[in-house]
Amino acid sequence: MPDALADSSSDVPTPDSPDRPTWDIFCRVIDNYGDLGVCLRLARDLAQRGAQVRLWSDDLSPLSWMQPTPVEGLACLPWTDSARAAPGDVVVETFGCDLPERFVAAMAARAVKPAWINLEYLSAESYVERSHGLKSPQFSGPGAGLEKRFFYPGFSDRTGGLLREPGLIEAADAHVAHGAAAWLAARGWAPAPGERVLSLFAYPHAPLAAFLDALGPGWLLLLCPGAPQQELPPLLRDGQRAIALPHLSQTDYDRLLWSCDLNLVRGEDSFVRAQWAGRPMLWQIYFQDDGAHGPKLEAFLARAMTGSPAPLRARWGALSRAWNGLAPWTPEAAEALRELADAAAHARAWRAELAAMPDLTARLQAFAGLSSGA
Ligand code: TRH
Repeated sequence: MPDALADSSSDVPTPDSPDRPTWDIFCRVIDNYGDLGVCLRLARDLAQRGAQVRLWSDDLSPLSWMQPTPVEGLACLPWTDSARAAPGDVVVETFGCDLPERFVAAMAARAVKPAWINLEYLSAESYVERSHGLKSPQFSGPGAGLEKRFFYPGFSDRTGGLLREPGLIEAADAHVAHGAAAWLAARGWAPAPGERVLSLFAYPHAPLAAFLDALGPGWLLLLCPGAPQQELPPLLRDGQRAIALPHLSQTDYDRLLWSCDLNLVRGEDSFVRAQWAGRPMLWQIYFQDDGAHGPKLEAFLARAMTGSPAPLRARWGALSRAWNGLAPWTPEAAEALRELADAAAHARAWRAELAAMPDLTARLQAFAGLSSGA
């Protein structure tokens, strides 16, 4: 773990510049990497916009590959050390992670109360617009007198938007213009002439055999860390090959997405980043025992595919449901994988629509009562 990112020394860094707003972001790692991935992305974006940020997490270990180099203005710290810290101007409780009581008490004792914001999971479902901005005044407990407010990321102007750091789309386009193939080749991941390339980041229950049948020949599959690195290679069909990738930094993972003809992503953060890549994207949604993932997937498809040609909408819907085990594999689902030109055009149009809206960090700064840029 780089020292600058995971400083577990006895001195908890305290805000040192009165001109720079200070943010505390709390993250509990439930499973996988998404919770920390989203928090890191937000923390880094805030720091790069001039804030001083402390990211408190109960598991900092994935940062060794997600963010191997220090970021000016960002300290990544063990959750337990927050007990000794003076709260900053804005406190972000991510995904209902329950702040440490001592920290909440210190927030309540602060002369100017911090803005207390609960950052929720991303969804395109309609409850998001209804719930975004709701308040929860605290009448008892260590935070009595404080008010917690709910911030919902989303895909419309009436939500908290999506994380998109300044210059992201331009960086993606420049990467493509200056040779995504060369970037892949430098890492030993170049497609052969005539071969197309996809990245695959998936949960263990992904229907890999059916996917490979539907995909057909002429593909190089770049397999991100996870169960498919072991499970997929024995299933490869004629004309398909695969390479297992190491864990990449978030920045290099973005470059990977920008370099591929198709990206299979999962969870929340890789799902958003694939949309910013402006390439066809297949989402494996986080499975929930109560089936809540089904309506969540449908809400996203309805939102993202509105305005796309009806045949594309039908094909891509069939493919998405099949990949998520929500419908059988059909010829239509397979056709979606073989006819990527329409999907590529739509991915660029969808990206442009999203990029026309203010990004999440700017909206969060305004929500916290700070002007964006602060
Ligand atoms: O890992 P995920 O499945 O994460 C989550 C969690 O399961 C979480 O509990 C759940 O609520 C949420 O999904 C919906 O997928 P996600 O969100 O894409 O997070 C992966 C992170 O890892 C993301 O920030 C990208 C990053 N990453 C890299 O930095 N390098 C890599 O090589 C890869 C494959 C991913």
